[in-house]
Amino acid sequence: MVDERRALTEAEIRAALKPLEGWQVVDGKLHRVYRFKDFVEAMGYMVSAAMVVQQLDHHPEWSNVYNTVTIDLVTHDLGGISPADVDLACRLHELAARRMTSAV
Ligand code: H2B
Repeated sequence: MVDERRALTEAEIRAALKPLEGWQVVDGKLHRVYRFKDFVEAMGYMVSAAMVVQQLDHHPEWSNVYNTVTIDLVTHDLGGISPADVDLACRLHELAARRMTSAV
């Protein structure tokens, strides 16, 4: 089983990001901005994502401005990016892709 609580190496992060279109490392965190049709779509995304976050017990740093949701993922206990951040990025990306045609 994957150890969720260890910092990934740069090479591991690079490999993990390959299928995650639009995600990159910014300031030591996995970073992505999603733009939705409008505020209601952005809120709907955040509410549905909150269920997944609760299940995983791994929490994003995120914010909303009108139709955008800005997400940063890092494991605070480690001060680095861990497999738990990659898992969460995958789940958040799936949810965003399902919800809209206008993801950027
Ligand atoms: N989320 C994130 N992003 N980093 C953490 O270190 C973290 C978390 N720790 N969610 C979790 C909760 C931990 O405090 C609980 C006890 O699992």
